[in-house]
Amino acid sequence: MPTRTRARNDSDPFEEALRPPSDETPEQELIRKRKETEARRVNDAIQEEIDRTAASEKKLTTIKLLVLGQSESGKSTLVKNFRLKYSSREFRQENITWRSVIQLNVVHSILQILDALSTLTDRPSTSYSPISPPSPSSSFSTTDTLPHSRSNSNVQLTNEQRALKLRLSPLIQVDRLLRDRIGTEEDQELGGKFSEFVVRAGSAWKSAIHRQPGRQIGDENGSVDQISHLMSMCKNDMIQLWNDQVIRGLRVVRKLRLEERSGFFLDSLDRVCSVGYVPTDDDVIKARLRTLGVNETRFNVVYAPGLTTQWRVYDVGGIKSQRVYWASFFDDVDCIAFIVSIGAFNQYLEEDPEVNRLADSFDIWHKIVNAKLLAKVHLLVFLNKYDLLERKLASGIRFNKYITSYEGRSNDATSCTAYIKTKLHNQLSESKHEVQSFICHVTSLTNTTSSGHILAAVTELLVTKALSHTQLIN
Ligand SMILES: Nc1nc2c(ncn2[C@@H]2O[C@H](COP(=O)(O)OP(=O)(O)O)[C@@H](O)[C@H]2O)c(=O)[nH]1
Ligand SMILES: [Mg+2]
Repeated sequence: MPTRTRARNDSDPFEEALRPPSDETPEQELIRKRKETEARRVNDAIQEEIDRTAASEKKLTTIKLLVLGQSESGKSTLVKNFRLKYSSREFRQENITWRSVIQLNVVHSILQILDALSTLTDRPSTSYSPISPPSPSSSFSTTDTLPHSRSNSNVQLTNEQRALKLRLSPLIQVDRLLRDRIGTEEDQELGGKFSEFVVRAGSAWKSAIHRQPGRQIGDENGSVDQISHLMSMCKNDMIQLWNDQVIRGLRVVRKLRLEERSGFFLDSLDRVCSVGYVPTDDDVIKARLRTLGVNETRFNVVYAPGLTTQWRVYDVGGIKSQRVYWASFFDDVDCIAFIVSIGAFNQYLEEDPEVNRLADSFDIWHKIVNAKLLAKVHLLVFLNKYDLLERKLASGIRFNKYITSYEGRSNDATSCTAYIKTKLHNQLSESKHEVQSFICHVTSLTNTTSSGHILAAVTELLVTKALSHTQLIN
């Protein structure tokens, strides 16, 4: 059987192709050599860039940020702002998932108004009840307790109000459907009639929504899921309920300050309850979903070409019973963002109704600045819900009524904020530990534009500190 062997004088075809032609002139040789030199230069430059990138990626710095603060202070809102700024594609891919949460926020608010109505005498009447509407300048109540003189016993619903209540009763079913869809749990600790719905931290609730598209209701013009259909059917009645002057008066008397509560969308009912509604970025930022446990969010921040920092942000539960888990993170983070809801100065903790929310924040801050494990940590403070503080003070609510140490100082947002800042600073100065740095920002985290600027400054600062620590820059 013949074997194929290469003839001794066979040359390598690759080598042959590269070999200059035997009849090459001196001019052609010169041009060829120039071309070869240029090709080598380009090749070396590419290789250098590859090496540089590989080297900087090896030195990729991780920044771990722990977000602390009482429940509803704005921790998750801060994390959402980070995602919107640095991971906007992924953030926006989830916008539609948040629709169910926003729908539940709406239904929750409406059911609270209906519940307040149900305490009134349910006798038919053709005239309006004697509750006086609030002053047009304010939707906030300046009263702290329900005035007993305005007892509900004589108040009657009109026929129209009773019919409105009836027409909105499908929302009870919508509430159940939405809770099933999102997979909310009963909160064992809060457990009040309208206590917040809660989900476990992580993305399981998002997957659950995708797995259950909901029953479709359709005709020849297409189909829509049952929840959106029912919401749109009730839309005009919800708008009527929200705008009813008498019911507005009742809300003031009952201290049902929905505007200052989490997940308030009643001023956008027309848009939010329309079929085909897709939440905007701002809607997602405003949506309220209470989580149990620790949420870890990761994103990268490109500081300069080839210089990327990896961020890990831990968002933890804020109600009192969850705070015991905070300390387990202390020795492993570079920075703590402590959120104080300054707009909640006249509110009390849901889990402990005796405790003023601002006083509670001072208490938490005291524990943070006195924790030995935090000696090496950068501290960032966000004095959040400034918009709410402004609105409440403008409506006549007095800051010193709740924070008595404020005494007779001016009742304006700038002075009150400066006072809070000084108080936090003094607590820090009294601590026996020295922290790495302390920076304080006044924020309205539901305003994505102003928050974006603040986050850019915060990121720049922390990246610079982290990188100077690793001697990548100095
Ligand atoms: N008006 C106003 N609402 C805010 C602000 N920041 C957060 N919220 C709202 O407050 C609610 C609670 O915020 P969230 O981030 O869920 O609180 P967490 O429990 O600390 O995670 C949400 O409905 C937010 O939209 C703010 O600066 N102003
Ligand atoms: Mg949260």
